[in-house]
Amino acid sequence: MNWHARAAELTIDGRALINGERVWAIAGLQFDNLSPVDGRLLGQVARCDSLDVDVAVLAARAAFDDRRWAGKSPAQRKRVLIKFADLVQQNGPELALLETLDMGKPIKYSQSVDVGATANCLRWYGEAIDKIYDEIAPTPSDSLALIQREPVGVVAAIVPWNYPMIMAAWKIAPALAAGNSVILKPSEKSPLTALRLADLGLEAGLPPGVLNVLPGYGIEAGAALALHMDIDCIGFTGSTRTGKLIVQMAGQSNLKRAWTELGGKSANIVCADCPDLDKAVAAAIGSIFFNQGESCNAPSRLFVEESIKAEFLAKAKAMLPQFQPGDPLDEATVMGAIVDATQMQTVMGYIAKGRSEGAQLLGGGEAARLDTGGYYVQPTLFDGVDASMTIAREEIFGPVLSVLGFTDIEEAIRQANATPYGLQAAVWTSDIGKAIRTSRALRAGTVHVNQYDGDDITVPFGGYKQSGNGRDKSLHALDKYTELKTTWIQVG
Ligand code: TXE
Repeated sequence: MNWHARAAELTIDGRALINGERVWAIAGLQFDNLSPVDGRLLGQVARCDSLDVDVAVLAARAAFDDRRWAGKSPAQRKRVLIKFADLVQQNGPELALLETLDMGKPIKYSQSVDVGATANCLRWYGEAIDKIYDEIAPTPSDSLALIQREPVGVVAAIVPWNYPMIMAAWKIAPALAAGNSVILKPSEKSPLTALRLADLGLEAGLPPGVLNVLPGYGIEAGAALALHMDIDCIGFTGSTRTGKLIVQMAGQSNLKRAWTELGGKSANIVCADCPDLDKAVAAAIGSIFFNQGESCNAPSRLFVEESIKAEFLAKAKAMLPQFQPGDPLDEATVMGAIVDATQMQTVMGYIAKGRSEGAQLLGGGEAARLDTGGYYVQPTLFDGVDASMTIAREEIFGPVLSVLGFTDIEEAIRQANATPYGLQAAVWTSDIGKAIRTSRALRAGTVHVNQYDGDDITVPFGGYKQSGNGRDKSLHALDKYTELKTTWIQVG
């Protein structure tokens, strides 16, 4: 497909979606939506603020209270969500193109990963929701106690820019399946696919007011949602810094349930008895450079046992040319653009810190494709990283891998856990006992053994410590968007 030709024909509708209608922000403000692919202006987007939040909450509350969605049977909600998933698939090329233009990821992955995972998530929660039973408690026989799940009410979902569609789907699919009304706020850096998704949701049969989308800035629309007195629950994915604010705002307003999926600094531990060194190298390199390194679960700290480190690094270095950034609209490209100028400066700042604090640059380290007007960074590999260095401690969220050596697995585990984050980790070893002991000792929501790409909608995703609370994906995500209601009935 000629994606450049398609991009030239694309029309962008940056209006919010409230109560089933596309509308501009009440205050009339807009913001420029720029593409990191080449710096081009894609269009204007509604800059929603607290006024629009108030209107969207009224619409979402009315939709919830009259039970136009919550009152439908689970089987009816299932049909709408499955149709929604089908429409995402049918409109896949347009959604993929919007995602790539908006945040810079390669079109190859926007199509195969982002569109596919979004449709799958909607379909999976649709299919699940009419197969879940409630409970009867084992009380004495003179009474009956029903334990039932009810939708929590109005849910706000605030999502980031690294996987805009997938992050939106991880929140809205379980929330809608459970019968809630939702207000989705995409990142100001990547608002386009969330808006198109909501159009498709309406087309699939979601009643007006059940799924609303408010594009806007975090400190305006985002904070107004977090502080609102009539929102029952907030699901957030983003930085740990903003996650702390979200929890504070939830506490200072109506104590809405606040669920957070935050940053990471995941440790990937490769032992000398690793069963397949080539596979370990390919996973370490492929996973850190996938999505330009802009993944919360990227294995950004690589611990390699000293006796195999030289061989490992030689193989790793040989892979770097495969990940040179290219045109995101070229189907052969595997690494695209960094989301915007600010994020590129942040990444380049970390690379400069790595150099100045004494890490050894083995490859990359420069910006790339500057003539395009877009934002690109070479795949960057640092050896000789010390646990005290900034690049070993802070989330970079870019294509930068920090390599640390170890001789003692206990020390590697100690360092792997010496971080405020706890999202993911991995260990590579042929010794099953060591694998299990290490995975038990690693304080992370997910631990991989002899792989790093395990990923499925059926498994929970989320973190320990300052990587957040609650879990996205799997049936566990429904816990976030439901209340447990107990009904005691006197039997006599
Ligand atoms: O994230 P923010 P940013 C990390 C990553 C990245 C850094 C900054 O390290 O370099 O964060 O990215 C909304 N009240 N991650 O600034 O600010 C915002 O509009 C309410 C990791 O883009 O956390 C957007 O919709 N909402 C991460 C969302 O929060 C607010 C993904 C995320 O933006 C707000 C993204 C406020 N005061 C960044 N301020 C991951 N774990 O996947 C911002 N927002």
